[in-house]
Amino acid sequence: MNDTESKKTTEVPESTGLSRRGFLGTSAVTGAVLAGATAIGGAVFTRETWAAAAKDAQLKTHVGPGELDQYYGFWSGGHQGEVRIMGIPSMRELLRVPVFNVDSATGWGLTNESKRIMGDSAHFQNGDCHHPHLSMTDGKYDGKYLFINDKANSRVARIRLDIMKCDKMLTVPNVQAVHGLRLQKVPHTKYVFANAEFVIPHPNDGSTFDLQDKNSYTMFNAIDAEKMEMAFQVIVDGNLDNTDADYTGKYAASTCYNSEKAYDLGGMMRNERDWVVVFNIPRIEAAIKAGKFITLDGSKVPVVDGRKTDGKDSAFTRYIPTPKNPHGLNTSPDGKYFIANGKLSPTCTIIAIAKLDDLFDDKFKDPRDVVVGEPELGLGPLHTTFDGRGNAYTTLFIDSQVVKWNVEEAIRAYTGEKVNYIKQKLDVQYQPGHNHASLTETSEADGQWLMVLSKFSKDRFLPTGPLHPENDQLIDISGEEMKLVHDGPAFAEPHDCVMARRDQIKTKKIWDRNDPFFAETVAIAAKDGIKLETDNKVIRDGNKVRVYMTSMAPAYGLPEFTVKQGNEVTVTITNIDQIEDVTHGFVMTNHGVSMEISPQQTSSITFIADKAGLHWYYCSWFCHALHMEMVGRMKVEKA
Ligand code: CUK
Ligand code: CUA
Ligand code: CA
Repeated sequence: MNDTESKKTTEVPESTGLSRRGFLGTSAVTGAVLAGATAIGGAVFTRETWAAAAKDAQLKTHVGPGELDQYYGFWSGGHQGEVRIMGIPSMRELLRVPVFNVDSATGWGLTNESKRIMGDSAHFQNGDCHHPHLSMTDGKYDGKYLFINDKANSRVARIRLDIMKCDKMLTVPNVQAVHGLRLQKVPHTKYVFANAEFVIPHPNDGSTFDLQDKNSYTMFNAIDAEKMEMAFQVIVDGNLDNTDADYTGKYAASTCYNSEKAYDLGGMMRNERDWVVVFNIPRIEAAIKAGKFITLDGSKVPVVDGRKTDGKDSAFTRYIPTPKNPHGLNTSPDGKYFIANGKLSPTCTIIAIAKLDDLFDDKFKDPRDVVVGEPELGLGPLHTTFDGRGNAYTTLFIDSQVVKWNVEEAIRAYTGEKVNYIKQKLDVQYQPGHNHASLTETSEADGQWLMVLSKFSKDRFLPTGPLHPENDQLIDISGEEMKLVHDGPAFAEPHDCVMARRDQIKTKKIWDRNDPFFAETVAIAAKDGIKLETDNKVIRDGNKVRVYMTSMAPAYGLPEFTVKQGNEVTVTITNIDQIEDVTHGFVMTNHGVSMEISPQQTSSITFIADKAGLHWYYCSWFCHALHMEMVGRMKVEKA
């Protein structure tokens, strides 16, 4: 895609500047007495204000039937456990990629292929993902992978962007609750950095619950992105929340909100300052190469100690005091700053990355000497994102606002200069967590769109009972002023999202027969002497029965097969259709069996044929005019 193409296709007239909260705040009473005013969910609107806001939003975000969006959006599905693919700016949901959940449409968590990928954690049916991030080369998206954390079961997963399927999953050993996750940006994504949030005793054998003990700690984790194996772990003081990496490949930084190592609210809020901990990656790598590491509790992962000893820093880390219970940690796209978001402090703390070499060489008296700005922004700053034009956008959870501010001006203000670094405050609906500007975490931040993921939707949508959707709001930041253009209800709970230009993602239209995704299934078939693309055959192996068949619209290769009651049955289906979008399914009724078989894919699923009788199987993805007729029968003979 060239430059002109990537620009927004629609020119938009000046917005009315209408904000619902502003309207309510100033005009609710006058609004109510206006002729034709309507009350919805307690809010009052006139026909005119509705129409103006709707028209503006439509023009900015409208992508007509058959037209394609400019950006891919990748959304965390929160504690729903999946990743969602969106089109931006239309906010159309394109696809869902099951990861830590069980999905009956694709058979994720049910098929043998998905269970192999989930590995030792395949028995978990839940996850809690927060941070989806795309792999990079030279600080730009390279279209290879998306990585995502699972806080609930301490895992990290990888999605292959060419097929939009999870292909690797790893449980991080000896930690609890993998939360903050970011990727090395430069020279390429060699490491996935993952923060384990909770302090636990080591060994965690039930002998102590004392968090103050020196053997109670949490760890910063680096995962080899290509192999999806643990690379190293770093023991830290306090706990770990969010993280990000720099544009030299040398440093990663994480926020800590529980420097107190407390177990209750009062305790975790005791200190006026917690900190940002900075990790020196080359020093950690050198120590591990030299064999200067330990291992823990039966795992083989190299561990180095990044804690202070008697107030003295380790070689690997520096702790920069930061007010108060800081949350988000964001690297500016010019590579100059780490920005920590103060949460319980109305400030963001700007750390100059260029000063970190000197900090590690102990050239400063005070680690705070690397702080070059601490702008006051508003109540509850959680996350900051950037437009590539020197401006930052910070969510204010308590104020229910996004504040746009200028980074260099905030730095000048810190030196005492009188400068108003705050450019605009925009009401959002309501209580925003993450925000994310297009390409913001790459060197190509393009300042087009800003997503604000609001935690509460309250009155913004038709009521849905006690459980409300979240509200993902799309804001146009291409001009001087932020303009809200779209509300998008979202289900539990996209903490975070990323956007990539559409030319940065290249997907396959049909599967490659040699794809590693189902290679093990192909190998098992080969041992049975089966050629998957042509053979329709039942292999009996004691109590195990392996049923091989093809599928081609609108028929399975086997219209029926027979097994004995109690047999463990594995059905392996190869979709020999070559036509894009002709996906078949396989459902064995009353057996909890369902899976997707897309063109040229092989999928397999194993179940116990525990009920004697006749059992229909059918195709679950609409594939043909005779899709309903795409069926077969399993005969189960009495044992
Ligand atoms: S966290 Cu949820 S709003 Cu898990 Cu990135 Cu900040
Ligand atoms: Cu095959 Cu529907
Ligand atoms: Ca604290």
